[in-house]
Amino acid sequence: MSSGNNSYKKELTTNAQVVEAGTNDSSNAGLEILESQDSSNEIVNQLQTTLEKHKGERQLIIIQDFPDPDALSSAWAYQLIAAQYEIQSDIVYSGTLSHQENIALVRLTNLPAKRLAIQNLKTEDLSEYQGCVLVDSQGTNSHLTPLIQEACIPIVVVIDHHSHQGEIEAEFIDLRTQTGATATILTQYIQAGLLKFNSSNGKHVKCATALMHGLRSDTNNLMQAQEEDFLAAAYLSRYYDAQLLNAVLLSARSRRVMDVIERSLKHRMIKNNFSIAGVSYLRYDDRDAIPQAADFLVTEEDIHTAVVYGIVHDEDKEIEVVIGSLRTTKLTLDPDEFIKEAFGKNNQGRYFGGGRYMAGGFEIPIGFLGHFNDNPEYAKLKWEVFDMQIKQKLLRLVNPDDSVIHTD
Ligand SMILES: [Mn+2]
Repeated sequence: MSSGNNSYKKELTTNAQVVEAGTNDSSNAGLEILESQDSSNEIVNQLQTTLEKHKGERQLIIIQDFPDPDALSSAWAYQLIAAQYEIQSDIVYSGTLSHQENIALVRLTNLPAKRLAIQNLKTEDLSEYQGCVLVDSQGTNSHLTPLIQEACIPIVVVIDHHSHQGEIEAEFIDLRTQTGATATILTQYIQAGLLKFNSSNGKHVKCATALMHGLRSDTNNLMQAQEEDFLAAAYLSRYYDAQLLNAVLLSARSRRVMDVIERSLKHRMIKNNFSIAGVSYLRYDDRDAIPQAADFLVTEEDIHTAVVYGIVHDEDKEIEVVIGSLRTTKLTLDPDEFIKEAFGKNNQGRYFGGGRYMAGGFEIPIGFLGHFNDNPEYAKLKWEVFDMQIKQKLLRLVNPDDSVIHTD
């Protein structure tokens, strides 16, 4: 795997222009700040123009299938901003809220996100929407994206901080791969005046609290935050409710999540400072136990990167899919590059996964083999095949000299 210098290049991309935000050379630091202020004003103006153009319309805000706090809070902030322009919108996801903190966040703040199950979805349900918005996503982590395309609903706005996941077409694109959280970008829009936060407005206080949570959780409690993330957090500190945030953070892990973490500990394989663990089958609702297990494994001494994966099955819908998470503390390891290199692309040329700074994920459909089978022998055999195949793909990068698993 190569880790070229340009993988950490500062990028601020819109569909109209590519603005390079300069180097870290201290001699032009002042100039750099001015330049980045100019380009962020430019972006805010562009968004404003886009919103004005779509006044009175109805939009669908799509977030990843298993939404995280950054996606949830950013989508909410967008919804409140869009309402200023008489754009009504609905925040939707097709999977489930799985992490205990996300469930608490949505309940405690009344965050208006709705589950839109693909099986129950008819094209006419989508006909009331004139446009769709992708927040903290480029559409690759949602099963709703193909349906939107089928229904010919144009993508109006994309706001994200993940690495490029391939071509996207939209009227407005704000893709900042160096920004710690999408919540930072939305906070900057609010700070620039697209929405006037008011600390006596309960909804604003809750949204600010959600954004603070999103920002913190995507930057490892601000430890990986950049200057702009700190500035956004400082702005939010005027409005957010610290007690409410504390209540969200205190939500306890379920017993089943603890079990998955235990399995990851038991089955981890350590090689060249990587910790790799397959956790076998887990229920759809516990999917978020995978990133939590990866968060935990990466805390072990002498480990810089953890990868945890398992087969997630949904008994009702007979769906099975391999889902994995990567966490790293190694600055020179780009999770996006690593995952794309390890697993490659599907038949449609889409990568099985990707990432952002210090974290990544993948999702591999298992197609014909993907039906849950009650026979324990069969289930065990199937898991072993996937486990071995994934390990082999990962070891090719972790330990290039000895990557082939011998089966004899
Ligand atoms: Mn994010």
